[in-house]
Amino acid sequence: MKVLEVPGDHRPMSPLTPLIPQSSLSRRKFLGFTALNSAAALGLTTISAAQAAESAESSSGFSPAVVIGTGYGAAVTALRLGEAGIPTVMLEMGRLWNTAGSDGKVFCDMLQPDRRAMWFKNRTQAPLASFLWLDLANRDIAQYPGVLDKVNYGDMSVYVGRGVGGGSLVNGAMAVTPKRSYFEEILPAVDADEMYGTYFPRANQALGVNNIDPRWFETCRSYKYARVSRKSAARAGLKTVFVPSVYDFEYLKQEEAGTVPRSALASEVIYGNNHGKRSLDKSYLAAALGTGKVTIKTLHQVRGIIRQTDGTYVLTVHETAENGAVVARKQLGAKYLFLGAGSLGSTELLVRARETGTLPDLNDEVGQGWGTNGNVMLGRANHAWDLGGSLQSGMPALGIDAWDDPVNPVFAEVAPVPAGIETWLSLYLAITKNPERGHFTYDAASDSARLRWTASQGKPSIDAAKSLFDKVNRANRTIYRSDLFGDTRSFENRFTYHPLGGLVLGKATDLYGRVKGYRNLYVTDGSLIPGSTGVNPFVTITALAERNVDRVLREDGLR
Ligand code: FAE
Repeated sequence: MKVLEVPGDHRPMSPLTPLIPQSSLSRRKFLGFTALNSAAALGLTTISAAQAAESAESSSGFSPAVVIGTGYGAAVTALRLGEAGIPTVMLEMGRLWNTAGSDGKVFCDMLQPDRRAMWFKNRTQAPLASFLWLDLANRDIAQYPGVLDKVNYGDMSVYVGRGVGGGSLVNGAMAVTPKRSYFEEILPAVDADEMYGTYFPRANQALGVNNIDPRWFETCRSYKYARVSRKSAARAGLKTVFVPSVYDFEYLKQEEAGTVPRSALASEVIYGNNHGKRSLDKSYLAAALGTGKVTIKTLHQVRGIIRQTDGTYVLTVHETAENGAVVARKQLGAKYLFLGAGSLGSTELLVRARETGTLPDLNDEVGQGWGTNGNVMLGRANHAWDLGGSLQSGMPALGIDAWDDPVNPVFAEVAPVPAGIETWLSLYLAITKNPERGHFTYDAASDSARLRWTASQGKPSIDAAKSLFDKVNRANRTIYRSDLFGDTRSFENRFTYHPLGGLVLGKATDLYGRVKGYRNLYVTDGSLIPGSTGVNPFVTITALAERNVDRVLREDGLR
């Protein structure tokens, strides 16, 4: 079976060893981990490895550079700014996930979710809404700044991570470099030689991407479900591929052997992983803090951006308590401002700024070109002689690669059902090439951006997934499951894990993320990508951010 290539040099690593082997970077990460741990131990909302006197934000409330958010694009940017010696403040609306609760764990699992699971909700909202039409996965919870948010916009809901590390805290760790031909199709103005020669390898290495041991895969218990899906795909003449991951597969082996505490094998995914996962706080953000130039402020939500007559920016920031109450309204100045609040967050900030007149020169492309990466979820019923097993790794390791299909390109992740019992279910998250795009408008009453996306725009995603999985069902004499999504539908396209676009590269910004109409204002996250990557997106977001900040540091005279 083909292994998807991870560009660049990447070696197996244990979870807590530094991810990039150069000694100066190892030292930086060590300093960064120390800063994260002491902030957690002391309950601080300001995280910094620097002495107070050197901290990035001076008493005047001004920082040379501010990065909004702590997800992939933001983390890359902060590391590179810090390495260049530029004092940088990161503002993150979520909390730091580094302190154990009363059960001794930082995160809760999917089977017994508690308030840590979700961002200010009264009940969890798991993607599998039902099982045998019963709502078994969800629990009533207390409102809290939990790690997973589901932002609901009528016909479309978007899952996002909240906290230091953004989506890296909750995602399935699948680290996939897109096919070059499709990358060239979606971003034709970006030099693909440079991306595939320099920036994808750099991103994969810094993220700590690793591959599964194919021999272990064939015999382990925890991927029986994936082997069953592979067999049924093969019967339909379809190709499967291993997918690289930022979950440490060596740790996973030890989980199955029972020699280390379980995480991926203990139903931990989407509400965080207590072990094994190289989330950004273990990679880029630790290294960024370790430069001594980067400070992270948690529970700080940016609400507004104003440009001063001297060309600097002033941010309105709400500091919140864990009960959601605003405890302080602050203003923070910056010369260079980087938006890394994700497709929803960054787009909302600029749509609001344009419509309320604080950044009136933003162009009409701000808020356009948003897509779901063609996400559709579906399940097939397994035969009694082909069951997936009760022990399923929460970290996917296999995909059906039918992207070369000329009519209905699909890359379908073989998703786990980590229910701890036999569910007779094969689950998939299909990524399809849906050409439909949504856009954001400003709603003055709620002072928020609203996504305009209709149910009919999701139809091409279902059509493509159906064409592929009809073949699988025919070849295996199996049927779709219609008990999983809260009603009797077999395909769920009313949510996405992969929001992309809103501030598209070359349209709302120039070809390096510089916002059109404003100097020293940059976008650095998934909002740059025009709605689709054809694979799970965080490697693309990371590599593009590496490319853009490289250019900005060379050309824009940052000091
Ligand atoms: P993101 O990681 O979303 O970070 C944005 C950060 O900004 C967050 O921490 C926000 O809390 C913060 N923020 C937002 N607004 C504000 C504000 N106004 N003020 C201050 N802070 C703010 O951005 N992708 C893959 O490639 N592989 C996978 O296996 C995968 N699985 C996923 C599973 C789930 C359940 C989910 C939800 C997503 C998954 N993704 C996966 C998607 C991936 O996590 C996502 O594309 C990236 O995290 C997006 O990165 P950004 O840098 O755009």
